[in-house]
Parts: sequence; structure tokens; C-alpha cells
Amino acid sequence: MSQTVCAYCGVGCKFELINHKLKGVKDYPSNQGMSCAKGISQSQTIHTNRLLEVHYRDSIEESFRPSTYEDSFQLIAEKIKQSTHPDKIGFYLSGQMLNEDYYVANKLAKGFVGTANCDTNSRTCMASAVVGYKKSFGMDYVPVRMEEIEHCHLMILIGANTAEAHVVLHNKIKKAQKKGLKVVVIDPRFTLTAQSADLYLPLKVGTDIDLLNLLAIKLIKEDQLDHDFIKEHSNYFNSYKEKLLALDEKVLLKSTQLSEEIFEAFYRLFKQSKNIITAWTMGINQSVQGVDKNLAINNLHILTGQINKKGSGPLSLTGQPNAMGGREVGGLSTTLAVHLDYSEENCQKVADFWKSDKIPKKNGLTAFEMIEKADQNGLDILIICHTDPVYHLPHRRFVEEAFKKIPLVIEINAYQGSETSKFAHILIPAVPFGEKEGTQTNLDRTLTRVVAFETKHGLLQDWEVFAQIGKHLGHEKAFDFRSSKEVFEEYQEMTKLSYRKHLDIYKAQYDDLEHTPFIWGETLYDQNHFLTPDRKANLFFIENQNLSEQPSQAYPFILLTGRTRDQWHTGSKTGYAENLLKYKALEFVEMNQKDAAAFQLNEGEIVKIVSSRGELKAKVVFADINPKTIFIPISHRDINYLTDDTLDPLSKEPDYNHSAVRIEKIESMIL
Ligand SMILES: Nc1nc2c(c(=O)[nH]1)N[C@H]1C(S)=C(S)[C@@H](COP(=O)(O)OP(=O)(O)OC[C@H]3O[C@@H](n4cnc5c(=O)[nH]c(N)nc54)[C@H](O)[C@@H]3O)O[C@H]1N2
Ligand SMILES: Nc1nc2c(c(=O)[nH]1)N[C@H]1C(S)=C(S)[C@@H](COP(=O)(O)OP(=O)(O)OC[C@H]3O[C@@H](n4cnc5c(=O)[nH]c(N)nc54)[C@H](O)[C@@H]3O)O[C@H]1N2
Ligand code: SF4
Ligand SMILES: [Mo]
Repeated sequence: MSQTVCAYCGVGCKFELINHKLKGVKDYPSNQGMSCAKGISQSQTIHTNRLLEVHYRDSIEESFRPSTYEDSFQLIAEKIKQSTHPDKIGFYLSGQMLNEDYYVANKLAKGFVGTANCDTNSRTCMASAVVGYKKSFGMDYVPVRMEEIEHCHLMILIGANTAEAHVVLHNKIKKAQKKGLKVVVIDPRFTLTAQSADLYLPLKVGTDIDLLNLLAIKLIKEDQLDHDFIKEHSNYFNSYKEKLLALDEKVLLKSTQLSEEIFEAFYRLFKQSKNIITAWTMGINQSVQGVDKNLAINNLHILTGQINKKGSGPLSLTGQPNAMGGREVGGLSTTLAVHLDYSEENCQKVADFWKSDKIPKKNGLTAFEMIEKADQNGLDILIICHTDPVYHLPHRRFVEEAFKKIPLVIEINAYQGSETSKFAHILIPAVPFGEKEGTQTNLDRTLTRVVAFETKHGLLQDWEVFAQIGKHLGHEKAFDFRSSKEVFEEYQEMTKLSYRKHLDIYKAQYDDLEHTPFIWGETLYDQNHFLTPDRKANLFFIENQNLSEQPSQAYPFILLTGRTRDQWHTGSKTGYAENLLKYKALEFVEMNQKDAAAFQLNEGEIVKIVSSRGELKAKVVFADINPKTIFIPISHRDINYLTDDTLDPLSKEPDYNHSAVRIEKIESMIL
């Protein structure tokens, strides 16, 4: 029976198709027969709300008129040739593209158009984890697998709401709890995940570094360290320790707004547990100190030697189904290809492999930086695939103005109605999950096949669109792929260029991947030899610098944004699935009842939420959330009119979770 893998989150649940319905595969390790409501709804959404025709217009003031693939490819190739510099051409990709789609897009952008300005929505998502792993351990490599939860004694979920965002993983965690696993949840909201925790820490938003530093101080003072590991396998312990111990414990605790009892309970659990996994997602990564927060987590695992033994380690939970694959292929603008960073030697290797002399020599612009370049009239063409940046980037009013300045915006989408399409000149249809095929890598390095079970109706898959543009530019041979398998095999060959051949995807077999997953890099940190030049892990002293937007008299609340269980971001698929429609009321704002009382707000009342950048309307819902903190789901279509566009200086990931806002009562709308 044909099997495929889910196109939503990074858990990567395997399905089989029975009578046009998807069902979890029982003996598949990532989901063991389980799936969530979103996952199985995908057999319905293959045909709803589809983009089925090429659309074209000269300017965004005009209406679209029908066009053809051929005309649009010719036009795009002409415009690329006419552009005065490759840097003026941007590619905006997505962690939801398959490896093959990513590979061809990256080859076209960096190999043959010659622009390094090729980034992905993973910049808004996993970039801080990528930089954190590279700094601490030398490589973008997740050193823990989901199945290790069974060997773990303490799981720390920090800034991650697995019950809504990684549903099947959450169920696995709950199962392990029945066998003795303890779970600590650290989140300013008492989330669905917190509800099943053994210990919940309602820390003040943005104070994770203070909490983690406090824990590290306590471990050092009570000598709960793994001295052998520190000595043999890590750098900078002495300077780290000296700086850390100069911090004032009382000040740190006060900053977190946690009680001493709760912190002590956390410390006791940490101290007593033999194997510890820390898992995190957007509450950590999406921050002006996102990299630092990652380093603070990695530090704890280095200090205690809680890494590279079964059931322990720092586990970044990848959000999108193939964000890991995108990182491997090299879709981020800070990587060239196959985990190779920009250097003279690497550029030469890639130039030889692709037989091209157009390889850019240094990092390109990141997602938001490309928009800033557009705002300076510096972008001629932006090609967007499988993502909706006008919707998902912060400070939307600025983003919209910048988009208006791009002479040619091309959107490749399988569905209609994206916010970006309002600013596009060409809409190119591509086939979605169900009709496309290839491979993707889930959050724990498991590579599997995505299998088509419906016909393509004459439409192209994402990689075919990029290959056609390449061919229309005159690079017939470089883009002469006949199938996803051929693309995969070229990509596999390229993985041999990776540092110490660590990205060993070249060992996989395309045909086998449908039924037998392949896990890359299984023994990468063998004997605690990391992939840093001296093969040791690095400790970094960091401090909470409170660089996020601070509340003020005019904007006294902090806005958190995030997921709801049954919607997927912009809702272009989940918004149309019948079994999910009853969960669709998304225009809500969660607030604490005491804060609501101070403003004389009732549950169900519509209020205006205002930041210095924009505003939206939302319905008040009471929730257990820290004082002066509110939450609005990202599926609220106007969410990013509010959010702050401050970026982490290293990862360039936006600080989505810490925007200062105020709440305004709408007098005429009181119920
Ligand atoms: N249902 C559903 N699932 C999804 C997605 C979806 O759209 N819908 N999207 C997928 C994607 S792409 C991603 S990236 C993941 C995201 O997965 P998660 O990050 O688990 O999801 P979020 O809802 O963004 O949760 C972030 C949590 O961090 C908390 N938080 C905010 N600020 C702080 C802070 O300063 N410190 C701490 N400790 N916590 C904080 C928030 O209250 C929130 O509970 O979900 C994936 N799964
Ligand atoms: N305020 C706030 N903003 C955020 C976040 C947050 O937490 N808060 N999170 C950020 C994060 S982590 C992420 S990952 C982003 C997600 O933001 P987006 O990537 O913009 O959101 P999606 O709805 O997943 O967009 C996927 C797009 O791909 C299209 N599509 C579906 N299948 C196919 C296909 O096969 N081919 C093509 N070409 N298109 C297809 C869909 O119709 C949809 O338009 O949002 C970011 N923005
Ligand atoms: S948990 Fe994630 S991968 Fe599994 S079915 Fe749900 S959305 Fe898909
Ligand atoms: Mo994400």
C-alpha cells in the first residue's frame, strides 16, 4: 500500500491512503499509528481553494488576467537577464518545500542566477537554533531523536506548546509520563501543554536567560557538574564560570518573577534526573536574543554532560515539515549548499559541482533584510515559493510598502488568496501535497518519501517551475531533470561535499524511502567529538540584555503570538477543511481576568489592540496568562500589523513574541 508523510509539522507522521482517507501507519517510529486532526484533513484539502491557472498583470493596481506557464517563464527569464545585478534578484523559499524543490530552487538562485539573496521562511522560525547549534557544537545538527524520550527522566519544554504545535509528539510525551518521565513547562501562558506538566513555571516573558543562568549558577555552586565531560570535551569553562558567578542570584530570580519555591522545585528535579532533554521552539527562537537563549540551553547540557547519551540533549523542535531538509540543502542565505558556509574553498567546490562560474562569494540578505532592500528600491525581482511573507513577516505596514516598490513579484503557490498575492504580478500554480512527490526530513533527521496519489492535471511541481526558469535562461543541461528521483540523486551526490561527509544522505536509496526511513548523521558526535575545529563543545557566557521592545505608559501590555491546534498559519488549507471549521474562530485575544477587570472588559467583547506600528480587532477570551501579557494566534489575519521587526543580530530572526501594545475599548461594541 502506498505511504506518504504529513505536509504540516516537523514530527513527520507517516500515512497510508485507504479509500481516499489518510490513516497513521502503525509501525512507523515517528507516529506509531497516530495523527492529529490537521494531518488527516489533508485528503480533503487537495481540491479546495486551489490555484489552477497562471495569472499575470503589469501592475498591482490592475486585475489579473489568465496567462500560461510558457509565457510567464519567458517573461521571468527576460527580466532576470535585464536586471543590472544578480543581487537585485531575490528568492524567498519555505520550510514546507520538499528537498527536491529546495535543491532546484537553490541551484537556480545561487548557481545560475548568481544571487546569494535566497532565503526562506525558516529565518522567522529556526534560524536562532541553527546559529546556536553551530556555535556550541560546530554544526547545525539535532543531537536527540524523538524515540529517546523513552529513555529520558526529565523533559524541559521551554517556549514550546507541543500540545497544539507538535500534537503527536505531545502524545508520546504523555505516554512516557505514565512510565515515570517528569515534564517541566516554562511559558508565560498556562498552555494546553502546561496543563499536563508535572511542574509549570510561569516565567515572565523574555527572561529565559535569567532562569537558565540561575540554574547554571546553582549547579556550579552545589557542584552538580560533569567535570570529566567539561574537561575533555568543552572549551572556556573557567571564563564562563567566573562571569556567571558574578551575577546576582536574587536579581535573576526577581527578573523571572518566579517564586523561590517553584525555582527550587525545578532545580531539584534537574539535579535528580539522570537523563534530561530540553526541547524548545518559538518562545526561545523568535527573540532579539534568540541565539543567546539557545546558547543558554546548550550551556546547561555541556555543564552536566547531558548530551550524546541516550535520552538526553538539547532538542530544537523544528516547526515545518521540511525546515530541516531546507537547512541541509542550503536554502538559507547564510549557507551556500549542503551545510557548506561561504568560503573561497567551498565556493570553488560548489562551482565545480554545478559547473557554473556564477556562484556568489558571500552570505546573502536574510528574509527581512531583502524586504529592507526592496524598501530602498534595491530589488528588481522577488520569486516567492510556498510561503506568504506579506502575512508572516513582522511590521506588516512596512512590508506592504516595501513590496509595492518591487517591479516584479512572482508567487508560486498551490492555493489561492495569500496576502502576498495582492502584491504579486505573476501567480504560478504548483501541485500540493497529494499530487507532488519527493523527500523531506523531519525534526529528528528522519528522511522519508512524499508520494503522489492523485494526478497532477497538467500542473507542475515546485521544482519543475524552477527548472523551467533555469532552462528558459539557457541552462538546459543543468536543469534537465526528468523526475524527483533524478533531482534527489544529484542532491545526494552533492552531500558528499559536506564537511567530513557528515551529511551522509548520499547513503540513502530513493525507492526505499517510501517504506524505510533513513536517518542521517546517526553517529556524528561519536565519543563526544563535536564538529567544531578542535572537536570540543563551546560554553558561552551570556546575559539577558532586555533588548526587546519594553512596555510603556502608552503600550503597557506585551503581546505573545503563536499557534492553535487545528489551524496551520495562514489557513490556506486548514481554513477549508470541513472537520476543522468548527475550530475556526481565530480573531481572539487571550488575557488575564484581572487585567480585563481593570479595563472593565467582558469576555466576548471586541477590543482594539494597538501597537506603535498598527492595530487589529479581536474578541476577549479569559485565560491563565501572566499579568500585562496577552496572546493572539497567528491565524488572526492581521496579527503582523502589530508585531515588532527587531531582529536577533546573529540569526536575523524576528522578535515576534515581545511587542508592546495597548488595549482600547470600542464603546459602541460593548455587549
Ligand atoms: N497547529 C499548528 N501546529 C504547528 C504550526 C501551526 O501553524 N499550527 N506551525 C508549525 C511551526 S512552523 C512552528 S515554528 C511550530 C511552533 O511551535 P511552538 O513554538 O510550540 O508554538 P507557539 O504557539 O508559537 O508557541 C510558542 C510558545 O512560547 C511561549 N512564549 C512566548 N514568549 C516566551 C518567552 O519569552 N519565554 C518562554 N519560555 N516562552 C515564551 C508562548 O506563550 C507559546 O506558548 O509549530 C508547528 N506546528
Ligand atoms: N506574529 C507571528 N508571525 C509569524 C510567526 C509567529 O509565531 N508569530 N511564526 C513564523 C513562522 S515560525 C513561520 S514558519 C511562518 C509561516 O508563515 P507562512 O509560511 O507564510 O505560512 P503558511 O500558511 O504555512 O504558508 C504556506 C503557503 O504555501 C502554500 N502552499 C501549500 N502547498 C503548496 C505547495 O505544494 N507548493 C506551493 N508553491 N505552495 C504551497 C499555501 O497555500 C500557503 O500560501 O510565519 C512566521 N510568522
Ligand atoms: S502531528 Fe504534525 S506531522 Fe503529525 S499529523 Fe499532526 S501536523 Fe502532521
Ligand atoms: Mo515555523
